[in-house]
Amino acid sequence: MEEGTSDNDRHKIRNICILAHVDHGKTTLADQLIATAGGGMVHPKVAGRVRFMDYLDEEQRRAITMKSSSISLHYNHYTVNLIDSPGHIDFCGEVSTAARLSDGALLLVDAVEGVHIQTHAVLRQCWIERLSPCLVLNKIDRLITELKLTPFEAYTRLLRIVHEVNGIVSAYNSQKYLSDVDSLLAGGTAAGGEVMEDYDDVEDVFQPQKGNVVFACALDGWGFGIHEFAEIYASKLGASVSALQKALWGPRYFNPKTKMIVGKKGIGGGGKAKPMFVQFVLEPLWQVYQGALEGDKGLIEKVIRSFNLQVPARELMNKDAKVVLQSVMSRWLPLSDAILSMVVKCLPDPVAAQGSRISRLIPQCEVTAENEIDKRVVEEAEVVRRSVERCDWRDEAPCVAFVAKMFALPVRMLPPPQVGEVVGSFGEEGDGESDECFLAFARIFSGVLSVGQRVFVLSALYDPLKGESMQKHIQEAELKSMYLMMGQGLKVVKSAKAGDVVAIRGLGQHILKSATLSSTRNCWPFSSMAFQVAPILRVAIEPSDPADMGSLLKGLRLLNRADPFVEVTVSARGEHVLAAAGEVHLERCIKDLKDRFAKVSLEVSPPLVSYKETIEGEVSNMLEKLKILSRNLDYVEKTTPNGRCVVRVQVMKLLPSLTKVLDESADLLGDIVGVNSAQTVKSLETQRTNILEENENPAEVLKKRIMDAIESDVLDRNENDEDHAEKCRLKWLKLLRRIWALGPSYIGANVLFTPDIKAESTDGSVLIRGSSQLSEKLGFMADSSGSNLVADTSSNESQVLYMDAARLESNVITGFQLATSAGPLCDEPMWGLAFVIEARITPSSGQYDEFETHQQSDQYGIFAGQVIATVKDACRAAVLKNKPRLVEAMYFCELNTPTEYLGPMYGVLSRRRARILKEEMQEGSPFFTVHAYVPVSESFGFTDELRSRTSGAASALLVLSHWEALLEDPFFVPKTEEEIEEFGDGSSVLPNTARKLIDTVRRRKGLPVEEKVVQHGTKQRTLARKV
Ligand SMILES: Nc1nc2c(ncn2[C@@H]2O[C@H](COP(=O)(O)OP(=O)(O)OP(=O)(O)O)[C@@H](O)[C@H]2O)c(=O)[nH]1
Ligand SMILES: [Mg+2]
Repeated sequence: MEEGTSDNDRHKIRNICILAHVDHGKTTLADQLIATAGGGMVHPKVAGRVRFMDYLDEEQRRAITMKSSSISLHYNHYTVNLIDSPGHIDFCGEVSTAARLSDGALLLVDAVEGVHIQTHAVLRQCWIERLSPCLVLNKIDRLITELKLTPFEAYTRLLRIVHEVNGIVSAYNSQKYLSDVDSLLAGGTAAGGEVMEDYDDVEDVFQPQKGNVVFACALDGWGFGIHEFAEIYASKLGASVSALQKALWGPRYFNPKTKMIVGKKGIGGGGKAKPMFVQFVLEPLWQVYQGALEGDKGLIEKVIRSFNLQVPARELMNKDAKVVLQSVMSRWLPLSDAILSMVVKCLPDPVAAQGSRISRLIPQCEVTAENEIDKRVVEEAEVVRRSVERCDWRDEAPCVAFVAKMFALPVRMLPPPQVGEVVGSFGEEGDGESDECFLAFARIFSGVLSVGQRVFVLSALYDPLKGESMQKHIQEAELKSMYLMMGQGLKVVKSAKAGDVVAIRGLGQHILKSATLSSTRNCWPFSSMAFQVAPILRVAIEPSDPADMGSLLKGLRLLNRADPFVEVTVSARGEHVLAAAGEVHLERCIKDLKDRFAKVSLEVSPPLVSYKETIEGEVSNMLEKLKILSRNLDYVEKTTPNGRCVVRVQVMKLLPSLTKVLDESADLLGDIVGVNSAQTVKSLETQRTNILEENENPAEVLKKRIMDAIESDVLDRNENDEDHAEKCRLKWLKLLRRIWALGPSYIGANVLFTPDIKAESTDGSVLIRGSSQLSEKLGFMADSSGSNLVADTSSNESQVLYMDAARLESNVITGFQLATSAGPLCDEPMWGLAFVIEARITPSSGQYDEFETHQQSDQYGIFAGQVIATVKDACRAAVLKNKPRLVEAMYFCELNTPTEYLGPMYGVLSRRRARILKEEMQEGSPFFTVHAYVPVSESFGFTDELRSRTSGAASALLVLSHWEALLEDPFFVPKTEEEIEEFGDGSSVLPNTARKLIDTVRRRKGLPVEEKVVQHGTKQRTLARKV
């Protein structure tokens, strides 16, 4: 980075991040590495306890990491840029940032707790961003001191964790399309479960023998890989280091008589034989612990002697066993050496890494240049892409960097400006009189960036081929200063090369969350980062004093920029809505807003929960029901006010598997249909990342997913009846050719089918046929001709009518979009429904003259508008008629609790309508793991309540999982005799849950709510008298 380094120095850089489930020890590990390689920033005595990377007050107070930040370490002439990331699900956006900037990852797993849901999630992130991972099994000390396992039991436990992690990686590699929750449930591997079995044909990613696994105790600063022990024992046992390295893991045994390493069969001795890992690695460790904890100096000295350790006598005399342990262990097996040598050996340098990450970073674009200019653009963009691929660090290479997030720092924290730095008032950065300065957390992928340089800032939507129309996606900016990040501290640098990770000042005005920086306009922007979840916890915010509105707006703007994950919007009703990932995140945002960005007191609304609306119904008869409408009586009919258009709507429930596919493929659909999903779907969709392999076509991917969903359903239903299954398949194929549109926003999980064309009329009316546009785009049409032809026209009059019908098609779609975006229950979007809309128009009663049409539009508004409104009403009415149901979002919840708190934990769960999926004792520990679904609307304060009821012993992690319909009928009124007997005659029935939720939403939206203020006055009187 500094001038004067050799050209080869790129190979001496490692950019890595630490990833793990919450509390597995990432920041503690970072402390140890900083103490050794951070140039004295953390004293070894306090390492593991200061949590240097958690420098925010909130982080120290809560003892969890909330942001990712980097630090530059030096180890044996290598520079290691280390990014510590948060493990809490609320801050998973920061994990995406960390992963994008790194080339390798240290995956930490707590040896006691094992694999947890965020372990899945971060492994997935690793896989998406194509990072090379190494595994660190942390908190080995807890196996000895807390669980009191024998060395052999500890070995089986470690073996299982390694196996489990390997299983997850291989599942991602092979199946590619699984959400974290799905894979957790499918694998059934959560802490202590069985292990995935069917991946034996691929080689494990993590193998201690290969040197990419370290066993550690970050708190006390010791740790080792197999290699360390292989070296220790090589001379003692008279074996080669490499032979030992292979033998110190797995079922390998040492035969003391023959001095040979043998397999299970070779050793004999019944079940008593100990694998070498147990005998040579774990047993000495256990001895040290035993010696220290039981005050048996002899045992410790034996170990010190046999491993030839230099421990000052003064430290050995210490009364506190923990101090003795730490000083022996950290000298014997220094953690930083084990980790950093593994990083240097097993993780790639930027040159190697960028070569393999390129297809993810800048996916290859299939473009055909139409003219000379375009050709040159494409050529140059290709040159840029190649130099990113090669990590070209020469001065003359094009400059490309990616800003993964913006973060705010109080101006007083910045180092004083240096000579040569562009000094300017910080106000220039667009934030007026603010005391906050915005820095970009960036990685340089090609060329050299220098202070004072001007670069182009490209947004993710930029397309170099589209020239003028792209103005809003490209800006120019000057880099004011550049820093190396040292945790909270910043070290000024003048320039930085490809492969470096830096903080850049001067982009505050130009970048909102992330962007690509480039020295040329002719460059493809980097692909967007993948986020595990979307921000779903929304609250409305207003200043306590209306006069502070200005400050609040400014504050919100700053917050929106400073937090990569928060979303600030203005709702249709004019409220300022803040969307965060969860309660902890929200709390921090509000605090930041109050203390740093807006500095005014605020009123925060209760969370605004999103719902969806659907209908009850068996799906199996969907194919049957889809027969010609007119022969079916199950429809709703409405007529436009001018009487010219009759709309018949039929609604059915969509296959759940199909709904799921549509739900999760919103961004693919956005590409296919041509709307920008990033803007339309952001609200509450579970934005499962849809990562396409190179050269994959979104339409084909989606088509395959849809076919898979249908196929699995067909098979499920017709297990033994192949004939019938075949018939179903044919019917489905026919049906898939009739997809007219999706809604809401053209990409939702509701399908509009074109009406059956055979349903021709006899009364002279003309059907608005629609067209199977979407089926065509998805490739379901064998040939696209014929579907959309206007039937041959006999008379002039009917020709006009046919043209009218063709023109009204888009209005039918609009009506459908409006209806699906606001259902009849409480104006929430519809979900998982299939509609068939048969709209027929008749000639207007009079002649077709200008005058007539004018009069009509005066009277009822424009015909097109009438069609839209009528279609919308008819769709909503159809839903109401077909047993409407409320759909709520569900969290998947993983709870951990000691056995004695199971009771209170179940109490909390049942009060919140939770559904338990699985409960399981963790083998060899007093912990229970429980999986459950909890409705989002019931989740507020959940973790706090859980903590207080269990004295902090139970922990829970919530991940947005899926949508689920409430079975309850919101309009239930007892009718039959039995029902009246059970529930009363309706006078005393309390509103059911569904109804209560609906009413809450309606009240919030200002929709009419049917409410009796005084119910049954007479009864109340009698009651009162009785009392
Ligand atoms: N016994 C033991 N405790 C450890 C070890 N490593 C970390 N801890 C403890 O585990 C707790 C969590 O450690 P952190 O380093 O904050 O965990 P983290 O992974 O950074 O947590 P987040 O950033 O919030 O996800 C702390 O109380 C540590 O002292 C270890 O090796 N042994
Ligand atoms: Mg941490």
